[in-house]
Amino acid sequence: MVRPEPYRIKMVEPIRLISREERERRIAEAGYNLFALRAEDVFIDLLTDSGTGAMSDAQWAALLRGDESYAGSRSFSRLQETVRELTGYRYVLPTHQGRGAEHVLFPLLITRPGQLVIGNLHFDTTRAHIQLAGGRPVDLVIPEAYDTTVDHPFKGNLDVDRLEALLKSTPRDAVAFILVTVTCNSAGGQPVSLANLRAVRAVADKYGVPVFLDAARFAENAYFIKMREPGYAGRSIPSIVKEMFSYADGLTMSAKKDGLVNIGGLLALRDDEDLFRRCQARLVPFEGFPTYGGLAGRDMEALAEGLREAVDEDHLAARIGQVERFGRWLEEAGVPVQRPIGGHAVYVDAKRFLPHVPPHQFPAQALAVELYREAGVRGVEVGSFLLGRDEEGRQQTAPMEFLRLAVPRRTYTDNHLRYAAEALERIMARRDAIGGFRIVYEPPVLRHFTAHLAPVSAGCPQPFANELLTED
Ligand code: P70
Repeated sequence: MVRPEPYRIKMVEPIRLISREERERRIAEAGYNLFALRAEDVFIDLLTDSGTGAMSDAQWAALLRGDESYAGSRSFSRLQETVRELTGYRYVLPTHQGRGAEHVLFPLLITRPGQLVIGNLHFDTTRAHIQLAGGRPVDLVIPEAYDTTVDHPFKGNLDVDRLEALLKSTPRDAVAFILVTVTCNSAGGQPVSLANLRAVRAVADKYGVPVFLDAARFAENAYFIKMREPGYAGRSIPSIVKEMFSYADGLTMSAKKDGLVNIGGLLALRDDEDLFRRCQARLVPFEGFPTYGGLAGRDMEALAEGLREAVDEDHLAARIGQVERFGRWLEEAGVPVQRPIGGHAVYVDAKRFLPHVPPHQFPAQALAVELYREAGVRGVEVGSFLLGRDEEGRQQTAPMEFLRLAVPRRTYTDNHLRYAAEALERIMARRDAIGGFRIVYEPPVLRHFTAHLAPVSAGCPQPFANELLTED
């Protein structure tokens, strides 16, 4: 039986498909980097689910109730109360977005250069903030995550045996903390089970290591637990959410995802008053006074409402159901995707889609460019292009080459996604003719946002800044 969305649409924003010739010109002008496109030249934007969702009428109304007092804002109190209720954590600090929370917290936990931050799979900005704070990110997701053809209900799980082996063989002061990302973005929006979080907590306690959650998509994770984890079908989403957070000492959150707002972030701690004071001391110079921390009062008000809507089961069923249908249409068209379909996006396996394009010619980027050319649809590469270089400047090879098609919340209809799926089906039929790319300009950190590329077949017009790109 069809389960319709639990909302109707009150406002629309026109979108427009420019001609194929224009698209060809625009993407070449953008240096084949989809981040450099003007958004108005994009028809359907699946670049990210971050800050791109539609707010509800209740959230728009909340904006008008925002208390813009510099200190002691009523909107902060409301946000604090909501976060306390959802997480069971005592200390709540608003930040301008997720990376703001990372920037405040990580340098306080990474106290010596080279300390490890162990996670399932860290996402790009998180990885960058660990490194900027002097730490070393370590990914210990279960091996099933790396095989897109294998079905596993919790592909975001951290490999607890390897975690224990690592902690056993490493001096305690060489490890800063554990950070579990729920859902696990880099693995394909894959959930982490409660059993896994519980096991991580037990091992962490044995070795005295703190545990944090990177909680950008905490509500989607909870929905998967309810659907898939034995014993949880009858439990409410808020009670699952609370149990998830009970296994950690604190969270960083980009509220632009499950928080259902266009900007915002959170740092919250269960009960460590000393760490809270030190976070507060960093929050003030970098983000803002503790009762706004980089957000307007209206933003906090909208976020408080968004967090309540995020844990509504009907919302989650519609949201995850839509992403699931999108994935199914792609699979039916023969497009190889990460299985099972994740919570916020479908991840096309570009290694299998373009097996003739080697990793260092960025097959997922080639596919992203081709999808824009074909249909004006914008996705994003999550592979070697995004991963970047190692400390010696060598191009690293990502374990997976994904074209991520992220679905903004409550924003596109099924027809928009069907159109994107049909475009990929057409590209599939002529995939042998699609070639790779190389980089002609790149900045040193988080290069994928601003790098320029050129098709490999077109030769290299400028002196190459990156001879190191060749694979051997
Ligand atoms: C995304 C965006 C952000 C993110 C995240 C997790 C698990 C922290 C953050 C940082 C980033 C992005 C990627 C490609 C295109 C556009 C944007 N993820 N933790 O889409 O949060 O952005 O608020 O500082 O996924 O996955 P913030």
